[in-house]
Amino acid sequence: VLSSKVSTTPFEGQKPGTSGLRKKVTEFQKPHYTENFVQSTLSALGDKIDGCTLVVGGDGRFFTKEAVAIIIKMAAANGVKRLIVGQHGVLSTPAVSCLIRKHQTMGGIILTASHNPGGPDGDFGIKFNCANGGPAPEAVTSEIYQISTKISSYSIADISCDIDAIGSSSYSVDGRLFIVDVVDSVDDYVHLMRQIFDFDAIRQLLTGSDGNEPLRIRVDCLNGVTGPYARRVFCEELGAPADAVVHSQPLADFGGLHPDPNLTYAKPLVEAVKQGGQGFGAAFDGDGDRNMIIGEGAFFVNPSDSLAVLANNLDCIPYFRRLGVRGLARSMPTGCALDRVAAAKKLECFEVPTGWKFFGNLMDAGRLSLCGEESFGTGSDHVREKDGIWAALAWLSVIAQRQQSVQQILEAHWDQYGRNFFTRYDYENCESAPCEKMMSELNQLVADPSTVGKTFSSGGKSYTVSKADNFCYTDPVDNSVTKNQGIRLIFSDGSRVVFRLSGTGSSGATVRMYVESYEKDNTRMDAQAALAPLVDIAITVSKLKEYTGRNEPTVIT
Ligand code: VG1
Ligand code: CO
Repeated sequence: VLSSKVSTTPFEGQKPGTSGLRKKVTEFQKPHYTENFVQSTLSALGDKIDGCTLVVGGDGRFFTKEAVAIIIKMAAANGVKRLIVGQHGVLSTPAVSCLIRKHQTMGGIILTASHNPGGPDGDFGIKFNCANGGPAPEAVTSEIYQISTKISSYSIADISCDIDAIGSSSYSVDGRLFIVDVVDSVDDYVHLMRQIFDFDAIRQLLTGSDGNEPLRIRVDCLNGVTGPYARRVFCEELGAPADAVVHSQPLADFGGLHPDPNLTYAKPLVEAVKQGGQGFGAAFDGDGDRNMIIGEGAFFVNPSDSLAVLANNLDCIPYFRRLGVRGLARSMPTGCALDRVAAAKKLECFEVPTGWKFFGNLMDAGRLSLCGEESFGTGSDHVREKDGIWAALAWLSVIAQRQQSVQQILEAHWDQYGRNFFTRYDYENCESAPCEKMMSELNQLVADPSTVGKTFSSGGKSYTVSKADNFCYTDPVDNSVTKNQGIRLIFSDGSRVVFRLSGTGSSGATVRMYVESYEKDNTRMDAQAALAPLVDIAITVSKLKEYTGRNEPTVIT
């Protein structure tokens, strides 16, 4: 087969956001749209593309197979030697990261819009991960974007490959050997999990083979990519009954579910656990990197607390017993419960911008073992992505070792460290212009020296600003600087209010408001009640209702 060059013209806005390029499916279906972005991604690799291997797979949403077919044709024409493709084009985001690392490939292309709705009217996305298995850093994504603004042609070869059957196919393209290896989507990932966790101990917990009451669990895959992984891990390997894993068939439109594991979109899990009496519930997002954990009675584990609890209990997991714990990290808006554990354990603790790409450098430098985000992302240096199934297994490891319920574990944690109450308000899909205006006003507020020292009051509580800024991150490993990562108002008692615009939406603007306050003693309060005064202050100071035109947020976490 000989490759050919196809003329094209640039599309506006092929700018990767927090986690790759995410747009409406209909956008990707426009003639040349997907090809342009794939070419920009491959071109950004420069000479490194010649003879390299890449991993390809995604969350199985609508348009996945079409995109995989395009990537195969274009990788062949661009000098890639070998593609490792998940069967049916399906690989969870952490599984891609696992394969990149295991096979030491040049990187991988992940086809996902994560938790955004799928189907013909939903979203699609393309993300490039580098050789370390992690999302491409800013330098690479901006290179991709620059190329996309000037692109005039792309290279493509007329080959096709059956990605439904596991096996290897070889082609001769422009006289070069090109190989597509279709692999089982689950095998390598499960192998990795077995090396990290004590599967025997978790099996005992779930089956009661130690003579104790078995822990009944419910795992909701929300029709996203994790179904096959969850069935294999929790049912086949760990002995949970088949009906413990639900919505486990990856569907192109997620069966109409919104595969976002939070209290709003994963409500069916919450209701089921309330009624079913399971002692543990977990849900994952479309591409399998997010997790929500709940306990008996649907006791909610806030992701910021989840991270801190795991950090406090890493010795329950063989991987960390073996390798030790090198450091901890959270994204800036994530609640600061982790910092208290880090201080107690004398571990280095990093605060990075939102998005997983910033953790990778620290892990590669051997300074970070466990990290997470308030957005239901938890993970470790076993891969370079957050990892939903891993998080559920980590929690089960802690439960197995401590022989306590989820709620008991949380309450013991609060008793030891106090509680960082945390909530996030999302105002999804607002009009962009007024939201930008709100952010620029907030920018002025934090830039104004007189803001520090101001006192705000509500509901009988007063908070005095001790620091105000727009978060700027200097990577301690390569000294790269990332500006404009969120407006912060930090108060004298350590309470915080943070505002950001989302970088993962496909249309309009989504405002995220994060509110946090710390209590040493009053730790059993309802989080929303505890935070009500500060939430009120945050909404007033930002004029959020005026700018978004919304009285209530779309989602409260
Ligand atoms: C959101 C979350 C962020 C997460 C990102 C990707 O980004 O806030 O914490 O890393 O999604 O997660 P933003 O820019 O919309 O706030 V995923 O599971 O969508 O890959
Ligand atoms: Co995701």
